[in-house]
Amino acid sequence: MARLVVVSNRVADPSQAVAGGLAVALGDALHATGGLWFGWSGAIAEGGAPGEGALHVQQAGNVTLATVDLCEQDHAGYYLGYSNSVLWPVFHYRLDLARFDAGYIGAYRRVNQLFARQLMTQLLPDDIIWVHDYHLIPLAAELRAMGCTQRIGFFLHIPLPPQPVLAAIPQHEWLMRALFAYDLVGFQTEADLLHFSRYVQAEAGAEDLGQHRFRAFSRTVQAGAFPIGIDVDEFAALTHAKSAIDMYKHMKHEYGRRKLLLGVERLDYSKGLPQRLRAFQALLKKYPENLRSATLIQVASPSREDMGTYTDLLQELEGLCGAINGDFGELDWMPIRFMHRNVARECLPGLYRVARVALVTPLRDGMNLVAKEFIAAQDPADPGVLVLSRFAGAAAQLKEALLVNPYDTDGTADAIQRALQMPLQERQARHQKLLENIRTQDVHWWRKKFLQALGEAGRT
Ligand code: ADQ
Repeated sequence: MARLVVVSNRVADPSQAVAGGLAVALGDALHATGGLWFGWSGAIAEGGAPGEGALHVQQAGNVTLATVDLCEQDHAGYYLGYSNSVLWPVFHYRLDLARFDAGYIGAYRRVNQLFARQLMTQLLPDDIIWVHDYHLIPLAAELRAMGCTQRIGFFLHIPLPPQPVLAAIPQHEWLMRALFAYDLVGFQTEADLLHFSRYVQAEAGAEDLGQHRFRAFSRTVQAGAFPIGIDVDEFAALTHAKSAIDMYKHMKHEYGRRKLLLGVERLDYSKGLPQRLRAFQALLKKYPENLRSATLIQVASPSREDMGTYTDLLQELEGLCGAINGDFGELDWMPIRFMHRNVARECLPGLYRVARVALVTPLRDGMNLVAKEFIAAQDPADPGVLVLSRFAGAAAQLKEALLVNPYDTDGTADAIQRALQMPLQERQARHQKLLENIRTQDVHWWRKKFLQALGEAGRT
């Protein structure tokens, strides 16, 4: 059986305690055949030279972890720069937030070359290589240039925008051409796949060979949609473990008289947090029966704090929360509890389970796993309601959620009110369908489907 090599910007040690659904799924796959996980160590080497980075190899059971350090300059240009100031905003349709600094691309390319060079020293002839996410788009092209002939697949965790948005990136042709060095390119949704197909035909004159196979630049690539799921069983087990039950009981005790609404995400402008707070404000104005009753707990974990757009967002949110709490709050009731921190993963299911309504309202999201975790954590006999943005990849699957347009403040407020008022029978029926869906298309299904397609991708 071929060995699996996973490459991602960050690497998780699969022998450590649960680090999240994706880490679990990839860890499982790596364990099954023995494997290699390759990526950035997370360390910034002081005084290191650009394009250079020491390789660290360690064994975790039958999985080899191989990581590379980056120097300050490469971290700034590759990670903070090109990946998170160009690709992240543009792929989330936010041209207004993109910073097309001419210096970034060199570092992005340099780090991908460094990864390729170091990875080449670790590869075996029959390896199957699975590359993850926007940080590493040109990795296969760099590997091919160094003589790598192994099968290579790529999965994009974030959305792929339509052609006119993508074409705003000065290096868009180079980036999309690089995708043709892979044997399989996977997206989260059919919509992303359609954007890819339209782009390559319009901009690269690709020939459509049918079944999402495209030929351009003398290469053929197979594309596909592989919506990522969560490990439902792992999450259900977490829900019934002590930490989650303690969290549930504690919150029930503290907020027993209130109707709890919950938002959980990384603090990121793609997640639509200011729009959500305004919709909650509109709910309190339009439906005053919620005063002294509805409480929004918003947890936003710190993310990319060394970037200005993220600190601006934090300030905006703190301002909005202060204004809403100041306008509507009472001595014994604060409408919003805003926490800028992480919740321990083992406590998260308890928080999901105590909420009457989850607000998952990104302006754009590749998939959104919080929506799926919320469903998995509910009590089927008395489930909470999911209010979900139509612009999350998950909306294509989770049709029984209350789908909203997060830019429509009043419409979102109405949907929240409907969620708060929803009769038990309707909640149960919707939840049952949602649960079936995330169970059928869970993270193991996603991984198997991708790896099977990669194994079958014809190579020319
Ligand atoms: P993210 O943008 O990080 O992922 P998401 O899919 O929701 O978004 O995953 C976040 C994960 O982090 C979840 O497992 C969640 O429980 C956890 N998390 C978030 N905030 C937390 C907090 N405050 N405390 C504790 N845990 C928290 C990217 C893409 C998504 C895509 C995933 C997977 O942006 O669109 O769904 O990758 O492909």
